[in-house]
Amino acid sequence: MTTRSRADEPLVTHIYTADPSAHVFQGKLYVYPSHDLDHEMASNDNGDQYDMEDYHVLSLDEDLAHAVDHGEALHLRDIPWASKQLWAPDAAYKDGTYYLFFPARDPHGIFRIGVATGLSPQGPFRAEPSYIPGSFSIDPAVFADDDGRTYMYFGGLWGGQLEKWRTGTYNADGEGPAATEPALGPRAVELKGDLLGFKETPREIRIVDEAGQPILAGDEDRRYFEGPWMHKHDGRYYLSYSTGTTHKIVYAIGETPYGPFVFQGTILTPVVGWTTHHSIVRYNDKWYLFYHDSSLSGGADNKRCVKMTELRYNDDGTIQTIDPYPPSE
Ligand code: FUB
Repeated sequence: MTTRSRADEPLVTHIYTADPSAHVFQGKLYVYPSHDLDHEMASNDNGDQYDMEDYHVLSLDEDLAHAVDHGEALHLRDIPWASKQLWAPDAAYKDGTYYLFFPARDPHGIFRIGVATGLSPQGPFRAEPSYIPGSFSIDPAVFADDDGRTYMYFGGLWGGQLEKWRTGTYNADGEGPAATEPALGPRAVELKGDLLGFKETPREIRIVDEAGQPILAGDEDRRYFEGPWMHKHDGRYYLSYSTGTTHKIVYAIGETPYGPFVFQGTILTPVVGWTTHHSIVRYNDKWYLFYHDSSLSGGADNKRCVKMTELRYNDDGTIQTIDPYPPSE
């Protein structure tokens, strides 16, 4: 067990963790992170430095000061279709089964999204024999709506390969839109009742400005890059995500799970390290932001640590911007 004496300390320090997806299961806060390995890899825009091989599940005591690592919940060697790079996962619960959703490269080097199931929120999880048919790219975020429907949001640029799927099939030479064209959006798809497959063809999500105009690919302070998350607050749908090259977590609000989503502003200003990735969860009547930075490793982009902090709304439903390193008083 790791004990935090200050709110801005990493949840655990004995391993590197990233990409936290937080959920409340059985009244307890669980965190599903990536597990960064302590190795040296060449760093490039393809993300080869993020060469992770397994998942660990964390949980927090009610006081949120004590975190437990429940150990290895799933390993690459036990995923029949995956060749490497277990990137940002998410989890869900339905009808007595816990689901771990995760991206990995298939034997052809193409990112796909897989699912594994278990009987406990902490795992272990058993992977399905193949990836989810019709899945591609990275960073699955699974959202259970209050009408019983479950959706997956996913997609990431660059190493996440979203540019290569613009025609609906994989094009190894595919490139993103010009700076003056609408940016690529994340994908949203309703899951089947057993959560093991897609019920429909994934749809591209539209993110627009206040005038209803699409956010453009050159608008790197606002355009979608990777790491989507969906939560519902006061009946509205909040899509939040990383802007990648400008290192922010930002959000947009929609009236349906498919949007369109109107851009609002910044949730989290840049952290130490290139990537930024988050989740938002309600626990004991407060809202929390889970995120990561590279402070534990002194700034190594591929050795990150998961942190959390309270997230607050204004009366109009907008979210107060969080500075991960506020000046001390
Ligand atoms: O952890 C590997 C990748 O880095 C994730 O999939 C992205 O969201 C970024 O955090």
